[in-house]
Amino acid sequence: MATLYSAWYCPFAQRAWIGLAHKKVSFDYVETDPYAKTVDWMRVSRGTGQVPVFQVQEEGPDAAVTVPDSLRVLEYIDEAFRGQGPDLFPRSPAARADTLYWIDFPGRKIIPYMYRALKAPTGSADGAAALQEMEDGLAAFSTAMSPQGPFFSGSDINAVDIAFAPFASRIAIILSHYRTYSVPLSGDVWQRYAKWLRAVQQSGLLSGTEGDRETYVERLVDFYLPYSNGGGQADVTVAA
Ligand SMILES: N[C@@H](CCC(=O)N[C@@H](CS)C(=O)NCC(=O)O)C(=O)O
Repeated sequence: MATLYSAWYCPFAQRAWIGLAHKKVSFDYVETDPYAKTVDWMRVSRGTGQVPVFQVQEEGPDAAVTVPDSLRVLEYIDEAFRGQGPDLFPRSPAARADTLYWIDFPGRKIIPYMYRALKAPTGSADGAAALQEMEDGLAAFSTAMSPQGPFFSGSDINAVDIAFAPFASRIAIILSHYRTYSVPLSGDVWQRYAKWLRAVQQSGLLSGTEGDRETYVERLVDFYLPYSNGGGQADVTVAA
């Protein structure tokens, strides 16, 4: 029996959810308020207090495990459910190391600036600088994509696509709503990014974890309202 502790709005939890869906792993979804630091939650999350947490409770040696952290969940399920559904990571050590580099990349070069751009006052110098940093990160990410694609590493979705998709979705929904920002479209780099985003959207992986699209967009916009006013939870500004 497997359980995903998740929060509907959390892009990190959505990574784990998408990975599990893509690998066709069955699990119980448990909606959790990670900010309510109950004794039970702190125990389940192994002291992290953060979603996602993926837990496997099987009999037998080496079978039961609790995995906090979205990227560690992707690594774990790829190993634990190898042969079930598509691989998330390549097997060759060099290609795997490269994939690990690129799943970490948004956490260093894109995500922190995305939150900073949302929290900085509209039209402020800090907001503009954050958007520029974020765009530089997006351009580097896009430049590293396989030229043919449509996915990051070629014709198949892998962990890099899954790790970034929830954030690409929030840039499109939230930054356009609150900061009238949209990712540039002209030039090869941005055409490649648009092709990637289209392919990810058409894959159904995002929509499969969002429920009804219109309601989801509305709920997400409401959820990020405090962030757009400089508030919201501080923790999500940290790198993945
Ligand atoms: N590095 C973590 C970040 C997870 C994270 O920030 N989750 C947020 C919700 S989006 C959370 O649970 N916050 C509760 C807290 O930090 O108190 C991951 O990749 O899983």
